[in-house]
Amino acid sequence: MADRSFLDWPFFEPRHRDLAARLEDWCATHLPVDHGHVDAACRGLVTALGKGGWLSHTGAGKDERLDVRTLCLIRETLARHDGLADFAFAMQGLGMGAVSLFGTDEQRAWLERTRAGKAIAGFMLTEPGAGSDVAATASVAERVSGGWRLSGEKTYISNGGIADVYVVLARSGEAPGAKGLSAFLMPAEAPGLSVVERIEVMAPHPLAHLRMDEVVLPEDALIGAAGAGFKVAMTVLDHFRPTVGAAALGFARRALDESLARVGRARPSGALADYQMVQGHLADMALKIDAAALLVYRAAWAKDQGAARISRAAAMAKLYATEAAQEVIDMAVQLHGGDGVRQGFAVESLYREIRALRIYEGASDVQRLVIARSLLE
Ligand code: COS
Repeated sequence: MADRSFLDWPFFEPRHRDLAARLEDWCATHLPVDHGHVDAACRGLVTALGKGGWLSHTGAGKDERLDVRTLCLIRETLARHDGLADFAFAMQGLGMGAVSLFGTDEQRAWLERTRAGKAIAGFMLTEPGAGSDVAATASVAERVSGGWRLSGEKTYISNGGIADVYVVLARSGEAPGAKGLSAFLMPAEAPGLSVVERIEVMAPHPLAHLRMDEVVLPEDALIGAAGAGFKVAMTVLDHFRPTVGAAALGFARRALDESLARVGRARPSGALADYQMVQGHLADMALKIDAAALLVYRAAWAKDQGAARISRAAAMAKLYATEAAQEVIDMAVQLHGGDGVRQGFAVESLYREIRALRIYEGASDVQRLVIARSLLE
Protein backbone atom coordinates (compact mmCIF):
# COMPACT_ATOMS: atom_id res chain seq x y z
CA MET A 1 0.00 0.00 0.00
CA ALA A 2 1.45 3.34 -1.03
CA ASP A 3 2.40 5.92 1.58
CA ARG A 4 -0.72 7.94 2.43
CA SER A 5 0.83 9.98 5.24
CA PHE A 6 0.99 13.07 3.01
CA LEU A 7 -2.79 13.31 3.35
CA ASP A 8 -2.21 14.60 6.89
CA TRP A 9 -0.41 17.65 5.54
CA PRO A 10 -2.18 20.96 6.15
CA PHE A 11 -2.73 21.48 2.41
CA PHE A 12 -5.75 19.20 2.64
CA GLU A 13 -9.23 19.44 4.11
CA PRO A 14 -11.29 16.51 5.43
CA ARG A 15 -13.18 16.33 2.10
CA HIS A 16 -9.88 15.63 0.29
CA ARG A 17 -9.00 12.80 2.66
CA ASP A 18 -12.47 11.34 2.25
CA LEU A 19 -12.24 11.56 -1.53
CA ALA A 20 -8.79 9.90 -1.57
CA ALA A 21 -10.10 6.98 0.47
CA ARG A 22 -13.19 6.53 -1.71
CA LEU A 23 -11.14 6.71 -4.90
CA GLU A 24 -8.69 4.13 -3.58
CA ASP A 25 -11.63 1.72 -3.11
CA TRP A 26 -12.95 2.51 -6.58
CA CYS A 27 -9.53 1.90 -8.17
CA ALA A 28 -9.20 -1.43 -6.38
CA THR A 29 -12.33 -2.73 -8.12
CA HIS A 30 -12.10 -0.97 -11.51
CA LEU A 31 -8.37 -0.77 -12.40
CA PRO A 32 -6.23 -1.64 -14.22
CA VAL A 33 -8.11 -2.11 -17.47
CA ASP A 34 -6.94 -4.01 -20.52
CA HIS A 35 -5.06 -1.56 -22.80
CA GLY A 36 -5.20 -3.93 -25.80
CA HIS A 37 -7.36 -1.63 -27.91
CA VAL A 38 -6.41 1.79 -26.68
CA ASP A 39 -9.35 3.78 -28.12
CA ALA A 40 -11.88 1.36 -26.70
CA ALA A 41 -10.03 1.29 -23.38
CA CYS A 42 -10.13 5.07 -23.19
CA ARG A 43 -13.79 5.30 -24.09
CA GLY A 44 -14.54 2.65 -21.46
CA LEU A 45 -12.51 4.51 -18.86
CA VAL A 46 -14.27 7.81 -19.57
CA THR A 47 -17.63 6.08 -19.17
CA ALA A 48 -16.58 4.34 -15.96
CA LEU A 49 -14.97 7.46 -14.46
CA GLY A 50 -18.11 9.39 -15.37
CA LYS A 51 -20.40 6.82 -13.73
CA GLY A 52 -18.18 6.80 -10.66
CA GLY A 53 -18.67 10.57 -10.38
CA TRP A 54 -14.94 11.27 -10.66
CA LEU A 55 -15.17 13.28 -13.86
CA SER A 56 -17.42 15.83 -12.18
CA HIS A 57 -14.18 17.20 -10.69
CA THR A 58 -12.67 17.84 -14.15
CA GLY A 59 -14.77 20.96 -14.63
CA ALA A 60 -16.35 23.69 -12.62
CA GLY A 61 -19.99 24.69 -12.89
CA LYS A 62 -20.97 28.32 -13.20
CA ASP A 63 -19.77 30.29 -10.14
CA GLU A 64 -17.81 27.27 -8.94
CA ARG A 65 -14.03 26.94 -8.96
CA LEU A 66 -11.89 24.06 -10.12
CA ASP A 67 -10.39 22.47 -7.02
CA VAL A 68 -6.79 21.86 -8.03
CA ARG A 69 -5.99 19.76 -4.94
CA THR A 70 -8.82 17.40 -5.89
CA LEU A 71 -7.58 17.21 -9.48
CA CYS A 72 -4.09 16.41 -8.21
CA LEU A 73 -5.24 13.79 -5.72
CA ILE A 74 -7.33 12.04 -8.37
CA ARG A 75 -4.54 12.11 -10.96
CA GLU A 76 -1.96 10.86 -8.48
CA THR A 77 -4.20 7.99 -7.36
CA LEU A 78 -5.29 6.96 -10.85
CA ALA A 79 -1.70 7.13 -12.16
CA ARG A 80 -0.59 4.81 -9.37
CA HIS A 81 -3.14 2.23 -10.50
CA ASP A 82 -3.33 2.68 -14.28
CA GLY A 83 -1.67 5.33 -16.45
CA LEU A 84 -4.42 5.21 -19.06
CA ALA A 85 -7.06 5.94 -16.41
CA ASP A 86 -5.09 9.01 -15.40
CA PHE A 87 -4.88 10.04 -19.06
CA ALA A 88 -8.63 9.60 -19.61
CA PHE A 89 -9.41 11.67 -16.50
CA ALA A 90 -6.84 14.39 -17.16
CA MET A 91 -7.84 15.07 -20.74
CA GLN A 92 -11.48 15.68 -19.84
CA GLY A 93 -10.18 18.46 -17.58
CA LEU A 94 -7.55 19.93 -19.87
CA GLY A 95 -9.78 19.65 -22.92
CA MET A 96 -12.61 21.56 -21.31
CA GLY A 97 -10.41 23.75 -19.07
CA ALA A 98 -11.06 26.87 -21.13
CA VAL A 99 -14.82 26.30 -20.95
CA SER A 100 -14.67 25.69 -17.22
CA LEU A 101 -12.77 28.90 -16.62
CA PHE A 102 -14.16 31.21 -19.32
CA GLY A 103 -17.16 29.50 -20.94
CA THR A 104 -20.65 30.91 -21.43
CA ASP A 105 -23.78 29.11 -20.23
CA GLU A 106 -24.32 27.68 -23.72
CA GLN A 107 -20.73 26.42 -23.96
CA ARG A 108 -21.12 24.83 -20.55
CA ALA A 109 -23.62 22.37 -22.00
CA TRP A 110 -20.58 20.53 -23.42
CA LEU A 111 -18.91 20.69 -20.03
CA GLU A 112 -21.87 18.94 -18.44
CA ARG A 113 -21.46 16.12 -20.96
CA THR A 114 -17.71 15.74 -20.46
CA ARG A 115 -18.14 15.84 -16.68
CA ALA A 116 -20.66 13.02 -16.92
CA GLY A 117 -18.42 10.90 -19.15
CA LYS A 118 -20.91 11.25 -22.01
CA ALA A 119 -18.53 13.15 -24.30
CA ILE A 120 -14.74 13.11 -24.74
CA ALA A 121 -12.71 16.33 -24.87
CA GLY A 122 -9.46 17.42 -26.53
CA PHE A 123 -7.29 20.56 -26.41
CA MET A 124 -5.91 21.63 -29.79
CA LEU A 125 -2.94 23.81 -28.96
CA THR A 126 0.29 22.37 -30.40
CA GLU A 127 1.12 22.87 -34.07
CA PRO A 128 3.86 21.42 -36.27
CA GLY A 129 5.62 24.81 -36.05
CA ALA A 130 4.44 25.93 -32.60
CA GLY A 131 5.06 23.60 -29.68
CA SER A 132 6.80 25.43 -26.86
CA ASP A 133 6.22 28.80 -28.51
CA VAL A 134 2.45 29.18 -28.29
CA ALA A 135 2.68 32.81 -29.49
CA ALA A 136 3.83 31.42 -32.86
CA THR A 137 0.45 29.71 -33.44
CA ALA A 138 -0.22 29.83 -37.17
CA SER A 139 -3.71 28.32 -37.50
CA VAL A 140 -5.97 31.09 -38.70
CA ALA A 141 -9.46 32.13 -37.55
CA GLU A 142 -11.06 34.63 -39.93
CA ARG A 143 -14.26 36.48 -39.21
CA VAL A 144 -17.04 35.57 -41.66
CA SER A 145 -20.68 36.51 -41.67
CA GLY A 146 -22.21 35.09 -38.46
CA GLY A 147 -19.04 33.53 -37.12
CA TRP A 148 -15.52 32.33 -37.80
CA ARG A 149 -13.67 30.23 -40.38
CA LEU A 150 -10.69 28.22 -39.10
CA SER A 151 -7.86 26.62 -41.06
CA GLY A 152 -4.59 25.06 -39.96
CA GLU A 153 -2.82 22.02 -38.60
CA LYS A 154 -2.64 20.80 -35.02
CA THR A 155 -0.47 17.93 -33.88
CA TYR A 156 0.11 15.68 -30.87
CA ILE A 157 -3.50 16.24 -29.89
CA SER A 158 -4.48 13.91 -27.09
CA ASN A 159 -7.84 12.24 -27.70
CA GLY A 160 -7.43 13.34 -31.34
CA GLY A 161 -9.70 11.07 -33.35
CA ILE A 162 -11.88 9.95 -30.44
CA ALA A 163 -12.88 13.30 -28.92
CA ASP A 164 -16.42 14.63 -29.39
CA VAL A 165 -15.42 18.22 -28.79
CA TYR A 166 -12.25 20.30 -28.87
CA VAL A 167 -11.03 23.66 -27.65
CA VAL A 168 -8.77 25.11 -30.33
CA LEU A 169 -6.39 28.08 -30.34
CA ALA A 170 -6.06 30.04 -33.59
CA ARG A 171 -4.73 33.35 -34.82
CA SER A 172 -7.61 35.81 -35.05
CA GLY A 173 -5.27 38.68 -35.86
CA GLU A 174 -6.10 41.45 -33.36
CA ALA A 175 -2.33 42.00 -32.89
CA PRO A 176 0.89 40.19 -33.75
CA GLY A 177 2.16 37.38 -31.51
CA ALA A 178 0.49 36.37 -28.26
CA LYS A 179 -2.14 39.12 -28.36
CA GLY A 180 -3.68 38.01 -31.66
CA LEU A 181 -4.95 34.58 -30.66
CA SER A 182 -8.43 33.37 -29.71
CA ALA A 183 -9.86 30.16 -28.28
CA PHE A 184 -12.85 28.40 -29.85
CA LEU A 185 -15.14 25.52 -28.98
CA MET A 186 -15.31 23.10 -31.90
CA PRO A 187 -17.41 19.94 -32.11
CA ALA A 188 -15.51 17.02 -33.65
CA GLU A 189 -18.20 16.64 -36.29
CA ALA A 190 -17.64 20.18 -37.65
CA PRO A 191 -17.25 19.87 -41.46
CA GLY A 192 -13.63 20.48 -42.48
CA LEU A 193 -12.07 18.98 -39.34
CA SER A 194 -10.20 15.78 -40.13
CA VAL A 195 -7.66 13.36 -38.73
CA VAL A 196 -4.53 13.48 -40.89
CA GLU A 197 -2.69 10.80 -38.98
CA ARG A 198 -2.94 8.83 -35.77
CA ILE A 199 0.34 9.04 -33.83
CA GLU A 200 1.73 5.95 -32.09
CA VAL A 201 3.86 6.64 -29.02
CA MET A 202 5.88 4.57 -26.55
CA ALA A 203 3.09 4.56 -23.96
CA PRO A 204 0.03 4.19 -26.21
CA HIS A 205 -2.90 6.57 -25.84
CA PRO A 206 -5.17 8.22 -28.41
CA LEU A 207 -3.11 10.91 -30.16
CA ALA A 208 -3.46 12.48 -33.58
CA HIS A 209 -2.45 15.10 -36.08
CA LEU A 210 -5.58 17.05 -37.06
CA ARG A 211 -6.37 19.44 -39.88
CA MET A 212 -8.91 22.26 -40.00
CA ASP A 213 -9.84 23.04 -43.57
CA GLU A 214 -12.17 26.06 -43.55
CA VAL A 215 -14.10 24.89 -40.52
CA VAL A 216 -16.98 27.33 -40.01
CA LEU A 217 -17.97 27.98 -36.41
CA PRO A 218 -20.76 30.22 -35.10
CA GLU A 219 -20.05 33.51 -33.33
CA ASP A 220 -20.73 31.92 -29.94
CA ALA A 221 -17.93 29.37 -30.43
CA LEU A 222 -15.50 32.05 -29.24
CA ILE A 223 -14.33 31.38 -25.65
CA GLY A 224 -13.52 34.57 -23.76
CA ALA A 225 -12.71 37.71 -25.73
CA ALA A 226 -11.27 37.82 -29.24
CA GLY A 227 -7.51 38.24 -28.88
CA ALA A 228 -7.46 36.80 -25.34
CA GLY A 229 -6.71 33.23 -26.43
CA PHE A 230 -3.10 33.18 -25.23
CA LYS A 231 -4.12 34.17 -21.71
CA VAL A 232 -6.97 31.66 -21.82
CA ALA A 233 -4.50 28.90 -22.76
CA MET A 234 -1.94 29.96 -20.14
CA THR A 235 -4.58 30.15 -17.40
CA VAL A 236 -5.71 26.65 -18.30
CA LEU A 237 -2.10 25.45 -18.16
CA ASP A 238 -1.56 27.16 -14.78
CA HIS A 239 -4.42 25.05 -13.41
CA PHE A 240 -3.36 21.80 -15.02
CA ARG A 241 0.45 21.85 -14.83
CA PRO A 242 0.46 20.93 -11.11
CA THR A 243 -1.77 18.00 -12.01
CA VAL A 244 0.86 16.70 -14.44
CA GLY A 245 3.26 16.77 -11.49
CA ALA A 246 0.65 14.84 -9.51
CA ALA A 247 0.42 12.14 -12.18
CA ALA A 248 4.22 11.85 -12.14
CA LEU A 249 4.02 11.51 -8.39
CA GLY A 250 1.54 8.63 -8.75
CA PHE A 251 3.88 6.85 -11.16
CA ALA A 252 6.83 7.42 -8.82
CA ARG A 253 4.94 6.11 -5.77
CA ARG A 254 4.01 3.00 -7.71
CA ALA A 255 7.66 2.53 -8.70
CA LEU A 256 8.74 2.78 -5.06
CA ASP A 257 6.03 0.34 -3.95
CA GLU A 258 7.10 -2.16 -6.62
CA SER A 259 10.72 -1.70 -5.55
CA LEU A 260 9.98 -2.23 -1.86
CA ALA A 261 8.14 -5.45 -2.66
CA ARG A 262 10.98 -6.56 -4.90
CA VAL A 263 13.91 -5.87 -2.59
CA GLY A 264 12.08 -7.39 0.38
CA ARG A 265 11.89 -10.80 -1.30
CA ALA A 266 13.89 -13.54 0.37
CA ARG A 267 16.81 -14.91 -1.70
CA PRO A 268 19.42 -17.54 -0.81
CA SER A 269 22.02 -14.81 -0.28
CA GLY A 270 19.61 -12.56 1.64
CA ALA A 271 17.07 -9.97 0.54
CA LEU A 272 18.34 -7.06 -1.56
CA ALA A 273 16.91 -4.78 1.12
CA ASP A 274 19.67 -5.96 3.45
CA TYR A 275 22.29 -4.18 1.35
CA GLN A 276 23.08 -0.63 2.40
CA MET A 277 23.55 0.55 -1.15
CA VAL A 278 20.04 -0.60 -1.99
CA GLN A 279 18.76 1.12 1.15
CA GLY A 280 20.48 4.31 0.02
CA HIS A 281 18.63 4.18 -3.30
CA LEU A 282 15.31 3.59 -1.53
CA ALA A 283 15.95 6.61 0.68
CA ASP A 284 16.69 8.80 -2.35
CA MET A 285 13.49 7.62 -4.04
CA ALA A 286 11.37 8.42 -0.96
CA LEU A 287 13.03 11.82 -0.61
CA LYS A 288 12.33 12.79 -4.22
CA ILE A 289 8.73 11.64 -3.85
CA ASP A 290 8.11 13.75 -0.75
CA ALA A 291 9.83 16.79 -2.27
CA ALA A 292 7.71 16.42 -5.41
CA ALA A 293 4.53 16.01 -3.37
CA LEU A 294 5.29 19.16 -1.38
CA LEU A 295 5.75 21.19 -4.56
CA VAL A 296 2.67 19.74 -6.25
CA TYR A 297 0.33 20.30 -3.32
CA ARG A 298 1.84 23.69 -2.50
CA ALA A 299 0.96 24.85 -6.03
CA ALA A 300 -2.51 23.28 -5.91
CA TRP A 301 -3.22 24.73 -2.47
CA ALA A 302 -2.10 28.21 -3.58
CA LYS A 303 -4.49 28.13 -6.55
CA ASP A 304 -7.33 26.88 -4.35
CA GLN A 305 -6.68 29.75 -1.91
CA GLY A 306 -7.57 32.09 -4.76
CA ALA A 307 -4.13 33.12 -6.05
CA ALA A 308 -4.67 34.92 -9.35
CA ARG A 309 -1.59 33.37 -10.96
CA ILE A 310 0.52 30.45 -9.78
CA SER A 311 2.75 30.21 -12.84
CA ARG A 312 6.00 29.85 -10.87
CA ALA A 313 4.66 27.36 -8.33
CA ALA A 314 2.93 25.38 -11.09
CA ALA A 315 6.12 25.33 -13.16
CA MET A 316 8.20 24.21 -10.17
CA ALA A 317 5.71 21.45 -9.37
CA LYS A 318 5.61 20.14 -12.92
CA LEU A 319 9.34 20.45 -13.54
CA TYR A 320 10.50 18.85 -10.33
CA ALA A 321 7.85 16.13 -10.02
CA THR A 322 8.24 14.87 -13.59
CA GLU A 323 12.05 14.91 -13.56
CA ALA A 324 12.17 13.30 -10.11
CA ALA A 325 9.67 10.62 -11.12
CA GLN A 326 11.84 9.75 -14.12
CA GLU A 327 14.80 9.23 -11.76
CA VAL A 328 12.75 7.24 -9.25
CA ILE A 329 11.36 4.99 -11.96
CA ASP A 330 14.78 4.54 -13.53
CA MET A 331 16.11 3.37 -10.17
CA ALA A 332 13.12 1.05 -9.76
CA VAL A 333 13.97 -0.53 -13.11
CA GLN A 334 17.56 -0.93 -11.94
CA LEU A 335 16.50 -2.59 -8.69
CA HIS A 336 14.42 -5.07 -10.69
CA GLY A 337 17.43 -6.24 -12.71
CA GLY A 338 16.48 -7.87 -16.02
CA ASP A 339 12.82 -7.95 -15.03
CA GLY A 340 12.88 -4.14 -15.00
CA VAL A 341 12.93 -4.01 -18.79
CA ARG A 342 10.64 -6.97 -19.30
CA GLN A 343 7.12 -6.57 -20.61
CA GLY A 344 4.49 -7.45 -18.04
CA PHE A 345 6.40 -5.84 -15.17
CA ALA A 346 4.88 -2.65 -13.80
CA VAL A 347 8.19 -0.77 -13.74
CA GLU A 348 8.74 -1.44 -17.45
CA SER A 349 5.47 0.30 -18.36
CA LEU A 350 6.10 3.09 -15.82
CA TYR A 351 9.44 3.71 -17.53
CA ARG A 352 7.64 4.26 -20.82
CA GLU A 353 4.72 6.16 -19.31
CA ILE A 354 6.68 8.79 -17.41
CA ARG A 355 8.71 10.05 -20.36
CA ALA A 356 6.00 12.09 -22.10
CA LEU A 357 5.18 14.02 -18.92
CA ARG A 358 8.53 15.84 -19.16
CA ILE A 359 7.41 17.09 -22.57
CA TYR A 360 3.66 17.70 -22.67
CA GLU A 361 1.93 20.78 -21.20
CA GLY A 362 5.22 22.65 -21.31
CA ALA A 363 8.52 20.81 -21.62
CA SER A 364 10.94 20.96 -18.68
CA ASP A 365 12.92 23.80 -20.22
CA VAL A 366 9.74 25.86 -20.68
CA GLN A 367 9.10 25.42 -16.96
CA ARG A 368 12.66 26.60 -16.24
CA LEU A 369 11.97 29.64 -18.41
CA VAL A 370 8.77 30.45 -16.50
CA ILE A 371 10.57 30.13 -13.15
CA ALA A 372 13.56 32.21 -14.26
CA ARG A 373 11.36 34.96 -15.71
CA SER A 374 9.46 35.25 -12.44
CA LEU A 375 12.78 35.66 -10.62
CA LEU A 376 14.05 38.30 -13.00
CA GLU A 377 10.80 40.30 -13.25
N1 COS B 1 -1.55 33.45 -17.05
C1 COS B 1 -2.06 34.59 -17.54
N2 COS B 1 -1.40 35.36 -18.42
C2 COS B 1 -0.19 34.96 -18.82
C3 COS B 1 0.40 33.76 -18.34
C4 COS B 1 -0.33 33.01 -17.41
N3 COS B 1 0.17 31.89 -16.92
N4 COS B 1 1.62 33.63 -18.91
C5 COS B 1 1.80 34.68 -19.70
N5 COS B 1 0.70 35.48 -19.65
C6 COS B 1 0.51 36.75 -20.35
C7 COS B 1 1.68 37.68 -20.05
O1 COS B 1 1.43 38.41 -18.86
C8 COS B 1 1.69 38.56 -21.26
O2 COS B 1 0.66 39.53 -21.18
P1 COS B 1 1.00 41.10 -21.06
O3 COS B 1 1.83 41.41 -22.27
O4 COS B 1 -0.34 41.73 -21.06
O5 COS B 1 1.76 41.25 -19.79
C9 COS B 1 1.28 37.62 -22.38
O6 COS B 1 0.54 36.56 -21.75
C10 COS B 1 2.48 37.05 -23.13
O7 COS B 1 3.32 36.42 -22.18
P2 COS B 1 4.84 36.08 -22.48
O8 COS B 1 5.50 37.28 -23.08
O9 COS B 1 5.44 35.50 -21.24
O10 COS B 1 4.70 34.95 -23.59
P3 COS B 1 5.77 34.12 -24.41
O11 COS B 1 5.37 34.11 -25.83
O12 COS B 1 7.14 34.56 -24.07
O13 COS B 1 5.49 32.61 -23.91
C11 COS B 1 5.83 30.58 -22.65
C12 COS B 1 5.79 32.12 -22.71
C13 COS B 1 7.05 29.98 -23.33
C14 COS B 1 5.88 30.32 -21.14
C15 COS B 1 4.54 29.95 -23.24
O14 COS B 1 4.53 30.06 -24.65
C16 COS B 1 4.36 28.49 -22.84
O15 COS B 1 3.88 28.20 -21.76
N6 COS B 1 4.76 27.54 -23.73
C17 COS B 1 4.55 26.12 -23.52
C18 COS B 1 3.27 25.73 -24.14
C19 COS B 1 2.79 24.39 -23.72
O16 COS B 1 2.67 24.10 -22.55
N7 COS B 1 2.50 23.56 -24.70
C20 COS B 1 2.09 22.22 -24.42
C21 COS B 1 0.86 21.87 -25.09
S1 COS B 1 0.24 20.37 -24.49
S2 COS B 1 -1.48 21.00 -23.94
